[in-house]
Amino acid sequence: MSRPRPEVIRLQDYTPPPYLVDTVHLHVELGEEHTLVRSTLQVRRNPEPAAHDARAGVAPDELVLHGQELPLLAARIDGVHVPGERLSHDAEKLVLHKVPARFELELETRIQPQLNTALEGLYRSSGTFCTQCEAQGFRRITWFPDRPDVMSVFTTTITAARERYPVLLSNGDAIERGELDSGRHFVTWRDPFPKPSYLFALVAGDLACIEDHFVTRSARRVTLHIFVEHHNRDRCDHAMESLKKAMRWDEEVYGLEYDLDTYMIVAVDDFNMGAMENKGLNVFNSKYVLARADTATDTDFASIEGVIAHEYFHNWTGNRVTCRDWFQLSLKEGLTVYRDQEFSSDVASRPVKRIQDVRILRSHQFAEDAGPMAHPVRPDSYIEISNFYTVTIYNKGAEVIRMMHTILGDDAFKQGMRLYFQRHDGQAVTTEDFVRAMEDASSVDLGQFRRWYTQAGTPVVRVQAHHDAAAGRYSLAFEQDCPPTPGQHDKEPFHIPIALALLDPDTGRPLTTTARSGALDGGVFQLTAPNDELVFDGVPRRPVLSIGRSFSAPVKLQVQREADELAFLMGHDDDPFSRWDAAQSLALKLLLEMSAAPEKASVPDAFVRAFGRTLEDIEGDRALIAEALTLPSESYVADQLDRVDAEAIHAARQLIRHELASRLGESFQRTMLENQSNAPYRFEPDAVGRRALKNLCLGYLMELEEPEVRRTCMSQLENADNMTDQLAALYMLANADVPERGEALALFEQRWRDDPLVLDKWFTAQATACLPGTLQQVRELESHPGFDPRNPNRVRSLIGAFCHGNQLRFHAADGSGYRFAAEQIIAIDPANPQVAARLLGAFSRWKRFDEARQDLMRTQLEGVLAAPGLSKDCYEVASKTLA
Ligand code: B3K
Ligand code: ZN
Repeated sequence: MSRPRPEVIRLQDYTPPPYLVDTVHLHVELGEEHTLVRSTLQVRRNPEPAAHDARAGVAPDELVLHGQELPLLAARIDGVHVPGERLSHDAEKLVLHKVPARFELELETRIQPQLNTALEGLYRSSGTFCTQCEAQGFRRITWFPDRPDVMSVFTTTITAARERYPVLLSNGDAIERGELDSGRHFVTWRDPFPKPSYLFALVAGDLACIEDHFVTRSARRVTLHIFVEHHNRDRCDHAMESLKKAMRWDEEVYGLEYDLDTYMIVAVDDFNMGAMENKGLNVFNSKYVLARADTATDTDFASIEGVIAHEYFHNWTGNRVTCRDWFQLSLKEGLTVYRDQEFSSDVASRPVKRIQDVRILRSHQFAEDAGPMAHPVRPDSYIEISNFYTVTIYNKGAEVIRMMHTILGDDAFKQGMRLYFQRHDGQAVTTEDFVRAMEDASSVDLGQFRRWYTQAGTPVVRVQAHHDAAAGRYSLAFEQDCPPTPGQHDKEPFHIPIALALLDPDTGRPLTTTARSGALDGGVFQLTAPNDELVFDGVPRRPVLSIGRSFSAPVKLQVQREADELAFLMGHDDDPFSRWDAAQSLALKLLLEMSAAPEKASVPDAFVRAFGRTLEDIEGDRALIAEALTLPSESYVADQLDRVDAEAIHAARQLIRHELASRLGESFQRTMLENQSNAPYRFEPDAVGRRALKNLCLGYLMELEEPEVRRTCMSQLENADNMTDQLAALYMLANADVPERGEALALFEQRWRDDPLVLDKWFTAQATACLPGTLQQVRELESHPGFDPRNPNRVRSLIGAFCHGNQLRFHAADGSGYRFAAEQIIAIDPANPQVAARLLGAFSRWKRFDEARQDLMRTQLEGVLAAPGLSKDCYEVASKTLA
């Protein structure tokens, strides 16, 4: 069956908006059956000549508004009904012909939020009305030039039945409220800051409100509100504290203050992503707000802190200065992720945060860069913009900002930020505008650096060290290149900042040697050419090279190293990130060797000793030790291979875990006991580190299959006062074929069956188990009363966890995992295309498996592509994956 190919949107076709909307007054009458939306827009022709470029294919007196399947109830220009011949109207657009240069436009339409399962536009979540307008959801509410370079002052009046919807919220400050007939009431909100429609928000429901205050540096007293369902009101303290921390941090670090009298956060259960930075009214996935010691893990607490900060930081990087078009998405996302990473580093442990961020980058972003959906940080084209909320835009985008920080230094970078806000406050701009502000503030030429925005793919940097003892010379030869990505075969060289140090081979302390001609300024070598060399004189003994310190660039560094050198770095490097990285490289090397030749697989003593020393490093930061002793994930190992054998990788990793456990058993046992604590739960770095290390030890000990260890696990599950420990125990027991497994799962389910966010963890524990019956179990869990295929968190915790987080079982040789994924995608797509398209990502590595699996995966991808009425979202991912 042939279908019209969805249109490709290209950056090169961008033209400014022909008409601007200075103000909009929305009047939303919420109802159970229908919601009426009336809008009054003050429209004027854009005076900029380029806005009337013939390329746009629109007559100068034509106003084109976006709208998705909206009926037109009324249209008036300056109070006069617009006759039928002066407008045309289809499923995506409303065109008004022969409009004047300046006019008032009134429109009326009707929507049914209660039927909206895509969770874009206005929809309902557990009885609450809420909105998600980024990127293009506003057009599902009313007609509008729904593009970020049209910025308007919004006034919003909401009316609803008072009893069911006592809380009525929108952006800005409430300016009027009152009673209406038949038990209805209204509130009018006004947001004085011009904003794009994607930042509009509306919420109506029966919600509890937690209140606090923050006084800004300029003495503005800001009321902080968190709205949640009543039964969750005791789970908001951590989110509130995080918000106040973030507000203080942005003032201290960037001099940025909040600019309205109220800041509101609403938690809803049904949400496609993490949260949304709507001006003054953030809407959050409840997963990133609700936390109590007994329901949320340390990881949850940290994510909440990070996401609350992220959305708050958007108020300046995203809202006050926004994106000109969606190709510029990383302008706000990369920059805001960089800012939230820095915030988390300052409030907790910088090296641990760096390690966690690099893990995400290496395991997800490098994989994306190597796959069919690879795209630059500033893409050139897309079919469905929702598919471009990616680790490349977000996390690689943050790395690009971080490299600018490294290249410019902290002072010049901060000056660049100030200049950026000075120049562009209130504007919709491009990544180019950002880079130019950095350049102008620092006088550093970022010409070549800009390629990070336009070229996709992960550069590979090969480094060869040479030591000439007689001449006392040490030299490093660099060579960079970047593999082809879809649509980009040949790449120009990147500007790559490489942080490095030469370490004393005895102590591990950095040598004070300087490189010839100052080429190692501040410990960072700027690699710009395809090949280059760095030479040090006065180095009589061969030093140990520490390179890519703190992960100074998102590249794959290839350095020939022997295991003993890695073991030395693991124990001695003065950069904690590099110690972790050495441990990862050492483990990866072994994993690759063992999975390539399973018959010869054995774990060398030196490897065990290196891990043992790290474990015994009593001075060390416990969280760092736990990170260092966590082996690279199976999928990360797979990413290093041209031909993946998921079973061999799993077996190799298990064997190493088992060997470490049996040869370091006493050490694991002792460390576990030393880090146990009876103190009540607190989310603070030392306690988090203790729990992480203790649970890591328990995990290794579980490999020994001893009843005693299982009892420890079971007792932790039963008695821990906190979810971190309970869940760690549950994961271990659920991932093993042991007698206690069923009991553990039943106990947890019984305790938490009425708590959806905790039940998600129970689903995930089962979906990620390496046991042979896992898929069957996942299928059975779909009929669990707590599972709901319309809720994105449930889908991600069960189906998503299986497809993305269980390499071994997803790639089962009989193709059962692939069939299951495709069935789910086809079933979910009509209701929620964004969630379905994310699941499709599980097939992205398909060309790197054996031929039998490739055939099986191709068949499923083709099946998805042939599904009648397939969304643009899934069409784009499936077709690009097959290409
Ligand atoms: N800006 C939102 C993402 C919106 C999702 C669009 N489908 C969340 C964030 O990055 O803060
Ligand atoms: Zn964001």
